[in-house]
Order: sequence, then structure tokens, then C-alpha cells
Amino acid sequence: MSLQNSPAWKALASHKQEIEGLHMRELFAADAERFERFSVRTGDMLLDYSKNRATEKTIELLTALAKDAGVAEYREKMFAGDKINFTEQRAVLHTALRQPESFRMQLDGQTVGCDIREVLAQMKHFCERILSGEWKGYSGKAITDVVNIGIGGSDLGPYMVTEALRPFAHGKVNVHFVSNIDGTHIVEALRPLNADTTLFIIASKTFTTQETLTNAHTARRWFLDKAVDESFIARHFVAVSTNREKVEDFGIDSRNMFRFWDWVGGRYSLWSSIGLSIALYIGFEKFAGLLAGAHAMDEHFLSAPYEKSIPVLLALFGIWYNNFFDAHSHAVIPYDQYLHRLPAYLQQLDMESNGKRIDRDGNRVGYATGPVIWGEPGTNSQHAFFQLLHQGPNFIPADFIVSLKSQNPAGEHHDILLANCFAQTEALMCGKTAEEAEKELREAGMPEERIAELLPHKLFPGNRPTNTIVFSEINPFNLGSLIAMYEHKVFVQGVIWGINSFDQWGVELGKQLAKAILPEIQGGQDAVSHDSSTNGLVNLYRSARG
Ligand code: G6Q
Repeated sequence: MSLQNSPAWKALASHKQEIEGLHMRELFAADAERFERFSVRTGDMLLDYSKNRATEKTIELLTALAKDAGVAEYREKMFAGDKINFTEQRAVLHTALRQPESFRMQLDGQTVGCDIREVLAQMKHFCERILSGEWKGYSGKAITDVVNIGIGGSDLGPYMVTEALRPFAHGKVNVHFVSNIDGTHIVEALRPLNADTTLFIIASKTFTTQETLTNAHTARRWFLDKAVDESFIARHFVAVSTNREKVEDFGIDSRNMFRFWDWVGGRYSLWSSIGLSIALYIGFEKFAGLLAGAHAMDEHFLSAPYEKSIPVLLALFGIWYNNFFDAHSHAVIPYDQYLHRLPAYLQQLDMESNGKRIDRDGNRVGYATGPVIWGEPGTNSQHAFFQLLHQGPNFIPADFIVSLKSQNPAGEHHDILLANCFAQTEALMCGKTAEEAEKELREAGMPEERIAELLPHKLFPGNRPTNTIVFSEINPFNLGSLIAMYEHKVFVQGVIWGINSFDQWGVELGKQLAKAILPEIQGGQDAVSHDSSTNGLVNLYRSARG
């Protein structure tokens, strides 16, 4: 039976008709305890989901959908190492990477826990050597700068996390991230660095990614330009990969390789040795704290009933709005400057995982499978795109993420930040009625004629949903929980939509075509084999580059 014909889906569709006219203001007015009843805590995290267009019945119907879709069964399969990424014949076991030390599991003849511990020990030892200054660069000086060269899943997670955890930096090394093939990225990153105190991490699961390998070769040339002797490469280049052969082909000693496994998806890999740049930046112990926080969220996801499970609730509200209210975009607004890369990170996690229109049986789905994810930190975003959130015709739910403690207490800053965060969710929920707006204008002494003219522009419809996710502080443990929470949200949605959240075939076609176009750009003849637009653009560039 298709999802849309299932009783749970149909019940939600008719429930939507019932509550469409209901304003959240009324829900709050009718229930003084709504905040207490519509919020959940786990560890140090609180999810306030009271500002959603939902009654208790909505939650009941949504959780019934999760139950019917087999979320619990798929969750067991994921944690048990079943090959739920069936199009790539792979298990999905990033959760194993954050299991406690005693964890052991057999997968395809491997003891997964032992392998993980071995690599973690290797990372720990390496971090200690770098951060103590024992590991020396070719001139005898300690390493001061680490450049992570990777892209997509081998970049977004470590970059987001190191930015988020700047207050927790160990202090011995700076980290830099180079991902884009645009030469500007690497040239600008390398400009202030000294070769003798720089360590490059070439982070690539496959070690075949064009952007990463091109950047890695450029880094190698830059390095040798200064260091001259090829034997010095061993002290300045390490690799994180699943592909030993390609790492050796590049010229990196396999003793300087940190492995991981094909059961770790790229966008789920920051918990693996792909997190080496994180561990070097904050120190291994705090990296272990990040893993522990993610594990705590895994435990919550495994044990809490659906109506008390933070990732499940977020997933269900996402479906509620995406599929029943036609909300095709979802904003993520961290009220924390250090989380400025979180929306970009979540774009990949969510849209690369669930941006699929073919279900597990190979059929085309008849419903949306996820919104466009976007966002910027508050309060900057308030002065930019919030106009559309408040008064645009679009219906855009949002997550607000906030920490009660500032990492940089300075005068009233944090009070003002939080006042704004809470005010925005209040405004989105309540809106402003004609009576309220009219009263305000009249009190300001505005003539009746002008009031009539201005009034429609001064109204706020409200009834726009938000989730507020609150921590006492953003630290490695809590950040780990937050990221794992979003991973599980995306997973639950993928299960309900009946898609494989763990492949990414959609990124292949463009790569293939670029490989065909590159020799045409560099070759002796004008391109003729494409459509006229593509030929025209290729040839325009050919004549510009001469
Ligand atoms: C993530 C994707 C993708 C991948 C990059 C880099 O889930 O698979 O973003 O991480 O394409 O791949 P490599 O790590 O193999 O270079």
C-alpha cells in the first residue's frame, strides 16, 4: 500500500482539515501548561515543541504514522548493521563509532568495535604527539597549523564542529579547511602559512575525489617548493581514507593513514577518523566528549517512546508541515555565532539524505521528501530574511537553537540575544491581529485615513511554527547530541517516506559530465557535441583562456 493510501496518512490528512483554522494562540490560551506538556528533555537538551500547529491528537496520529512505517524495525536494522543502504550494499553504522569502549559487533567477518578502538588509539597518540610538540616538522619546529583538505562529508562536519567549538580549542594548533576546487580557496588558505610548521590532512573516503586530489597535489607542490626534499612529506602529510592503495599512490606512507570503513557514509563521518582535524583542534579528550554526547542521543533515540523522543518528534513535525501544509523549506536559526556553519552542515545531512524521488521498491513517490534547509545565525538573520518568515505568503517552519550560557559574557549581550530569540518565536506564533495593529496606530496618533491605508501592511498572520532547542551551554558533549539528533531526525523521515537516506546517486551525473567537458576545454578544438548552450559556454571559456 502506498504511503498516501495508508490509514495513518489519511487520518492525518483529515486531521489537517480539522485543525487548519485553529490558531496556536488559541491552543496556548486554552492550556496554561502547554509549554510543560509540549516540551521534552534529555540530558542537557530541552526541546520546546509547544509552538507547533499540533494538539495531543496530532501527536497521536503522527506517532501512529511512525509506528506503521516501521521506524522501530528500521532503527533496529540500522543499529544491527543490516545493509539498509541497499543500493550500495552497505551497512549504516556511524552510531558504532560513538559506542563506549566495550562495544563489539561482528560485521562481514570483522569485529567492528576492535577496529574502531584501534583507530581511535592511533588518533589519540597522533594528537598527543602533535599537541605536545613531540612531532616535528622538517625544520625541527612543532606543528602550528593543520589544513584539512576534503570536500562534502569530508569537510562540512569537521569545519562546522571546529567553528562551533572554538572556545574549547586546545590552543596549540590552528585548523584551516580547503574544499573548493576554485584555486582561490587553497591559495588564500596557504598564503599566511609556513610549510615547516604546517600539517596537511588529506581527508577522502574514496581518495578519488577530483577536488580533493587536485587540492592535495597543489598543497604537495606548495610544500615541496619550500621543503624541497620529498622525504619530508612523511612529516607533513597524513591521510584519512578507506583506500590504502590510493593513499600510497599519492605518496603518503600508510603508517600515516587513519582508516575508516565503507559502513560510514560521508555525511555521517565526522565521528570517524574524518574527525582528526577536530581532535587536533580541541584535543582528543574533548573529541571523545563529542562522541559521548552523540552516543547519549543514540541511547535516547533507542529508548524513548516516540512521543518523548526528540529526533522522532522533530521528524514528525517536519513531515506534518512538508507533506500536509506544503511547507517546502525549513529554516535553522542558531542563536549562537559559533554555530554559523550548522545550517550549511544540515543542508547536506538532510537534503543529500532525503532528496530522493524513488522509493525503496523503485517506484516514484507521490509526495515531497524533505524541504530545502537553510538559515543563518540570529540576530543577523532577523535583519535580513525574517520579513519573509513573518509576513511572506510562504509557510516556513523553523528550528531555533540557543544556549543559556554565553561562551563570551560581555555586558548585556547574551540577555539581548536571548530576548530576541524568544521574541521571534513568540512573534511567529502569535502574529499581530487587525485590532492590535489598529490600536497601536491609533495610540501613536495616526489619522484614520492613514491607518486604513497602512493596516494591511502592519498585520502578522502568526501561526507559524517553531521548535526551540535549548542547551545550558554549547560544549563538545552537547554539540555531539545535537548533531546526532539531526541525524536521527533525517533517518526517521527517510524511513517514513520509504526512501534510502544513505546513498547519493544524484551527485554523479554532473561529475561525469565535468569529466567529459574538461578535455574539451583543454583540447585543440571547439566543443560541438553538446546542446548549443553548453557548447557556447565551453567555447566562450576556451577563447577567454586562449
Ligand atoms: C556524503 C557524500 C559526499 C562525500 C564527498 C567526498 O555523504 O558521499 O559529500 O563525502 O563527495 O567524498 P570523499 O570523502 O570520498 O572524497
